[in-house]
Amino acid sequence: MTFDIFTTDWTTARKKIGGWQPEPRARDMFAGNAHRESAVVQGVRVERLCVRPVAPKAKAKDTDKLAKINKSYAVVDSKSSETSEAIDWQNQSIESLQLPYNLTWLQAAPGRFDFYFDMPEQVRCLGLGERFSDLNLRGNRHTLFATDNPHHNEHADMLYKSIPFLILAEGEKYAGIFIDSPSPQRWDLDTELVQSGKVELFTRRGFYLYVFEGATLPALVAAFTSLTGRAPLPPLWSLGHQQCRWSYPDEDTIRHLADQFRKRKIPCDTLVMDIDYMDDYRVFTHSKERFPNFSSLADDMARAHFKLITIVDPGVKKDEKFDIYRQGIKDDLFCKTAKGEVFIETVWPGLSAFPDFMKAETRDWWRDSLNFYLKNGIKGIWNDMNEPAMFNSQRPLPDPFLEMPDDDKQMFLQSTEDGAVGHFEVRNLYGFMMGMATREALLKARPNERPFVLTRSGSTGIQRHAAVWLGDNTSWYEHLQKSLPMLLNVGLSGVAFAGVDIGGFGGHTTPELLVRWYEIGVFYPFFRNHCALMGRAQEPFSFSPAVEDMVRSLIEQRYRLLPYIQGLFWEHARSGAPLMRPLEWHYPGDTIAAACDDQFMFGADIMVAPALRANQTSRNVYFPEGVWYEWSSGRRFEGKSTLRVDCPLGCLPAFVREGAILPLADIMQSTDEYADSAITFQVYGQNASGTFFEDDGISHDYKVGKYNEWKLTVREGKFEISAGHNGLAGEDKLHSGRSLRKYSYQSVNGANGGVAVKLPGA
Ligand code: MIG
Repeated sequence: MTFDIFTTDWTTARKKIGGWQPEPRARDMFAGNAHRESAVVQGVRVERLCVRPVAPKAKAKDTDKLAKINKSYAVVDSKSSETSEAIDWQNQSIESLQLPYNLTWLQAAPGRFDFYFDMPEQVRCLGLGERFSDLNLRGNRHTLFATDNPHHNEHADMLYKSIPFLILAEGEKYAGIFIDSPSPQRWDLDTELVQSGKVELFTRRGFYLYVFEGATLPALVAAFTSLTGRAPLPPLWSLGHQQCRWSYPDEDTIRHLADQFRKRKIPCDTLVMDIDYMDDYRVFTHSKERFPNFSSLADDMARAHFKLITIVDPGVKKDEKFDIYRQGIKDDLFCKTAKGEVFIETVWPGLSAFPDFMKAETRDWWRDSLNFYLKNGIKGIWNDMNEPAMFNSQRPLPDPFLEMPDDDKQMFLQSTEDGAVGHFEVRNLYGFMMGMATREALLKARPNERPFVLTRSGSTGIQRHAAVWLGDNTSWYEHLQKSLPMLLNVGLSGVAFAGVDIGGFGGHTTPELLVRWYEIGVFYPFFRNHCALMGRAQEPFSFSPAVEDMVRSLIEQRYRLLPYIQGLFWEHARSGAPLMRPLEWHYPGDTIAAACDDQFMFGADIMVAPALRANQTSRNVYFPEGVWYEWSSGRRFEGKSTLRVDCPLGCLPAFVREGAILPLADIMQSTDEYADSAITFQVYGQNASGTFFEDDGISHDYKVGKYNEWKLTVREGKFEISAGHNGLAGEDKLHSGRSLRKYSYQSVNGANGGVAVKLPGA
């Protein structure tokens, strides 16, 4: 129950201050169908329960209005998916069902299901999507209901994304619970310290429950993402540096910015345009005063090797003279109240209508309208405010929220394939469906280019449609620190292509904080500097030359790491593995590693142990088993030890595992230079191995085998290269007819500096 000193009615409040009583379990009122299947997915046994309550006795006029929602939007249809395997679900008897941790469920009210499970003391909790939390989520309550909440602090509960996949970690075993329903859920992970977990699922419909038996962490995530999908390879340019600000007000500023990056030799691939490029915040328009040459801007920028991304919010300005609004009204594409009126609320454009993305016609219309950007050369689309956020309904759920209200009492209705449903039941899908339409727009307009979509809201499986960022953080060291556990849990929930605003969005960054943020940001899969209107500028050249030098050098290292990063995305596409991983991913059973969330693994070979406080000059670093080399100095550390390590400002806080071979590119100003960059295989140790993935970085051709995967080995100091996959042989596509790439290797200690490598068959 919220306790707000400004509005609390003290008489009621006093009544609430009683001793703690165990809450009795509700009586099960379920009547309906429950069906059980099981399968082995990526080697992990999974139980699936399909639960459908009998439709409440609908009033005669409502019979065709009440949709059941049989469809899962989260789980991919294995028949139509490129990434997931066909899964063989076997019918099982429901009577003999016994789930791990004694998981049980019941229907507590017509609009609520409760789930209970045991949480022995030693169990840790991971995953659950985007949570403002340490890595271990235990001891807190987690409400999953898409909310524009810019206050990221310990009270933050509802945030932008909703991914109801919880990992229960115990020793080397990782079990999973996935409640597949877009409806709001409240997960209580033993807040009362009674060793039990509870979930309330607020729905008048049914749900699918998936329970994954204990497995290794990589196997569990592989199984979960086999069901819910993986991100296909992103365009290479989207992995470079992205520069954003709310907002660059006019095209002169954009051109000036591009100039600055190139003159100062700070690598950058993308400039991002926030809401002020529009004409009075009308979506699919541009300001004629401030962006008079909108149609040639992207071309000019392309000549300077920049891509442009524009923000696109869902709210459509209520304006009879605005063709998009008129079309939406005419074709019945907006969300409508139970009374049949178009729902109107305030967002940036003023009074606005909200597209009903649950409807296929709306998605088609949106997809086609997005051509406005694509025909003007815009390369990527950034979806914001898609919870959907509304200025006067920040927290639309009734409080207290004990069960899902009837459909017609839920703000407005949305139209699914199965009929109308109350908005709250499907609100968590709003950003997901918008992302789906947006991705389709890019694919349709540019069939042979990998799309780039960025979204703030999203739900299970969003990685199939878009990259994500974690919304409005602040320029605080606390938020720098929190970005580690938050992104780790997002990654374990299937969403690998993620990042937070580098430098912090709200507040004013300091030069030192910005540098520290870039030291970690180099390893965010999504690498973008962004800040709010009210904050001080934080482009890399907004501070002293000393700061600029440090930031430049960090961004340069991001570009050097691109071949390794591409390899990690390739790994994600095939196994669901995130790029940022908790230490325990690679060091299972190591209890110190499991307790550590101020360090992380970036792939199997790099460990990041950053400075997270102001004026920090050194920190304790835990080195798991093995031998480690400091990225910047080559200094050697023996593993299974915690050591005090210096963290000078501006140095990449990374350590490489002995036995690794990292493929590195040369420094470049943008990924347009990537295909010509020499590749150095940096060898760590006398016996080492690695891989190097290369393709054209832009098309879908890798899906039909047009890529190379080189296997690199060093045995007793002798370097060998062989083709794991050689799909570009005889093609010059990679190099667009230009000079052929040079390959060489060198050892970390400087021996064998730059020995040229001849590729097999070259
Ligand atoms: O109400 O478009 O999270 O990245 O710069 C604020 C302006 C709306 C919130 C996003 C932020 C973006 C800002 N938006």
